[in-house]
Amino acid sequence: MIKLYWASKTRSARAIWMLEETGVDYEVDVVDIRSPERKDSAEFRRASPMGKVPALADGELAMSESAALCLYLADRYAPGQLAPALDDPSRGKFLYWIMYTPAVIEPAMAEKFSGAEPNRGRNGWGDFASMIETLEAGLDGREWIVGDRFTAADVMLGSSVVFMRLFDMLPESETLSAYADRCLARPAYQKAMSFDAG
Ligand SMILES: N[C@@H](CCC(=O)N[C@@H](CS)C(=O)NCC(=O)O)C(=O)O
Repeated sequence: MIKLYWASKTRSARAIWMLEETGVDYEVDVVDIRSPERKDSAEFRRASPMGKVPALADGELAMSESAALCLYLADRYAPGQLAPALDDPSRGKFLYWIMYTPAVIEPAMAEKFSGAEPNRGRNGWGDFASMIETLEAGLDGREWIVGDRFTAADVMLGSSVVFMRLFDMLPESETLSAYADRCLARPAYQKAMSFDAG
């Protein structure tokens, strides 16, 4: 059975959301990332050399990085549903958007939090304003980010948009706000939230 290395109120919520969307069986192994006496198991470190959650073990496979994990689960357990098939013309856009969270949204958020001076041309993530503008344009007039169905890319983007709204970082946007509401309404997302609530 898949084992998910998880900690409350972290990016692990994405992994639960994704696992629930696929409907596969899994067990959760709690990693006490906040404990000063933290002692990671060798098994966890094999999945996550940096000691970060979420991470998972699935048979021989041990891996981490939430975007990679969502992509793996979609391709392995819900191909053509939570990930467009390899020969589907929307596959390229799907890959673009699944990477948008770690490559663009999160660095842009970190920059804004830290108060660092943006440099749109130098930094790979552009800046916070162009990150939001691009995401908003991508979702304009659409229910989900790729094709006509919910995919793993929505798990990555949706969790980021909900997080930004929670932390008051989301600019006024009917498009992004409605998207966050649609994500929150999914039973699989609610399951992830109830895990966090304990
Ligand atoms: N890029 C990674 C980031 C993972 C990450 O930073 N996780 C944090 C919690 S949200 C963590 O495990 N922190 C504990 C630590 O670094 O020791 C991903 O998307 O999975």
